[in-house]
Amino acid sequence: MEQGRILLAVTGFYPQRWQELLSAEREVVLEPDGPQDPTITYAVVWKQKPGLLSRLPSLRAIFSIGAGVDHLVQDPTVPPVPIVRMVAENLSRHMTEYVVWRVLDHHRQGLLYRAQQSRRVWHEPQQRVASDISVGIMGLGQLGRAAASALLSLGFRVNGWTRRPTTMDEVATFDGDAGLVPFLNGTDILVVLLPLTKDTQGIVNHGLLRQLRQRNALGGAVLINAGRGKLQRDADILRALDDGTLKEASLDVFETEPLPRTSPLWRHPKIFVTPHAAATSDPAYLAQPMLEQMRAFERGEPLENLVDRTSGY
Ligand code: NDP
Ligand code: OXD
Repeated sequence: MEQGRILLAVTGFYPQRWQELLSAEREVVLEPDGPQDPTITYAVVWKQKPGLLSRLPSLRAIFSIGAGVDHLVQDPTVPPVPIVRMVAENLSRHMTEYVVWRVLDHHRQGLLYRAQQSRRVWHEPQQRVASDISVGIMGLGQLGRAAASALLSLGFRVNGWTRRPTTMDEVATFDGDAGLVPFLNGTDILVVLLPLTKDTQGIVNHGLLRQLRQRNALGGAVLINAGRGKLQRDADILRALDDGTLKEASLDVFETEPLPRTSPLWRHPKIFVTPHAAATSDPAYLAQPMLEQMRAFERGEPLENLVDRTSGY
């Protein structure tokens, strides 16, 4: 197979660095150029414009710059060529850092200490040990498993919830609809690392949060969402914090991004906000593996990390 040209169509990331690194090896056309170019065989995309990819007559494969592919799977105009998603050590490490950071901050009472510091209060509250806390990870995939290993090494108890049955050493695993309530009932800190699909949209709602273990060593249940904003109902999270269903939350993703300046989530004293920054795709680490996949594909080898369009991730 001939060396294919790339259409680079990214919104929300700076395309220049991707363009520079990918064009070291092959020709790159930056969207809005090239929408019907018959010499383009690959599209490297993030939140591409709807309909864009359907006009490329020779498209052979689509590469998502991110691990999530809802921007592709939910666009019915995306042609039926293979979609490769981002799976990389660099991404897993970043997500693990975020999860460990947020779990430790809630566990070690960061919110309380910040409030005490602002009032110059010298007071040591009771501190429980990590083994008193169960962290439940919704989505025990590439990112969830990496985070689970790190949390286990710190002494936390870990539960995992998946679509299909799975196992992981030292992790209590639950799956499917039948496993959801038992999973939640044994969870003190809920970490959401699910993909956004038709089955998971809006899953983090008040009814689900009510199932978390509230009488626990932390003094209440905690939510950490670093999956996708549309997995959650922002209004339900506010309600849960205000009625005591939740003690605190760390949110990296939101129903609307960027989070509108008028959103009450910004100013809520029990919410820690980051701007969808838990694990940003860094081209310095990710462009080379992408180019290697293209080379392998052209040698006739199978593509890796393919998306299953039926399950939506
Ligand atoms: P994977 O595809 O490797 O894992 C997804 C996990 O979710 C799997 O364990 C899967 O179950 C589970 N899952 C999917 N659907 C359901 C369902 N209906 N019920 C129960 N479990 C379900 O994805 P990654 O770990 O690589 O990434 C997860 C998500 O993280 C991405 O889709 C993306 O949205 C988000 N993300 C966010 C970033 C950020 O910066 N905030 C950065 C990178 C990713 P099973 O094992 O049975 O397939
Ligand atoms: C991703 C993201 O899916 O950054 O990789 O959200």
